[in-house]
Amino acid sequence: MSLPQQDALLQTDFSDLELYASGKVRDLYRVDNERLLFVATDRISAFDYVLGSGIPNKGRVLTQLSLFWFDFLQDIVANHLVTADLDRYPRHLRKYQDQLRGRSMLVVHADMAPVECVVRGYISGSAWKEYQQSGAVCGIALPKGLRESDKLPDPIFTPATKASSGHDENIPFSEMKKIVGATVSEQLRDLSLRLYRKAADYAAARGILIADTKFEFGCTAAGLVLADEVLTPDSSRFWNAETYAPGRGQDSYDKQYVRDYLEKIRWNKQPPAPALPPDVVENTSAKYLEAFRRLTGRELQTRAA
Ligand code: PZK
Repeated sequence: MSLPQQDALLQTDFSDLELYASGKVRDLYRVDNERLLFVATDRISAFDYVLGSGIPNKGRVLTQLSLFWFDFLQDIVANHLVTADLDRYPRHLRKYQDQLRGRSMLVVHADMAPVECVVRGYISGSAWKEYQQSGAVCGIALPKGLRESDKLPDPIFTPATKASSGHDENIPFSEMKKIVGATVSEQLRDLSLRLYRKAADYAAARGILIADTKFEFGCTAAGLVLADEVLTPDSSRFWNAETYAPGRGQDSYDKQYVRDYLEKIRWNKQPPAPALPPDVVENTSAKYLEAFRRLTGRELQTRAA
């Protein structure tokens, strides 16, 4: 006996909820003054655009992976999760349960720190570019002779701000202090490094290298919390430890089939972004599921229990 494959969810549709924020792949709704509803759709972005096809189960993987990490990391810092159990959501949300199940979280409304707390264990992306130009990243001097994707001697904290372009802009720690103050900056840096070390050590033992990741923190009545999604393939660079080789860029654990396809069809990277053929969609969905299984040892919840 096999159940039919469920379709990808591209759009949420909650007509009596106020949309609080919407990202390329996630939607955030206001529930009441204290709580927000965080929903991960199956949208996927590549080269800065949301593609024309969704990836079945992607939103569930990102949500359930975040839930795993919130639990795994709660000895280091509290988090914004209230519950992901639909039976404990406010009753008026029950009519949306088919859109919410497995891919949503009720979270505490926090006063968010306006800085992205990025930790890097390997040199890649914008950090590799900065290093080649200056030998430093966010004002942190690094050893000479590093190759692209090399493991750093120790993980580094490289904060960033959302620039008006929509792209993140790396800033020196001294700049972060001007924005949120020295005490909070030091607290967020120390927490971020501890979170990264614990998660990256765990993941490496399961064959996944977390090259870098972005944390977001906020302040609630109960104090500082880790917010947003955590240590997902969308907020991090995941690499396969088995194929890792410094000296070049690494394949993305999750989006490689997508990037390879977009390069193959020579998309000019201008909108509209193309749809993906069924085999690319299926292979990509399988990679997200594989990352989830490797990291959590759990099965993904895909339907009513
Ligand atoms: C919050 N984002 C980013 C996430 C989006 C945008 N607990 C919270 N309290 C207040 N604000 C936020 C959170 C969280 N998490 C997160 N922006 C605001 C974001 C998802 C979808 F459109």
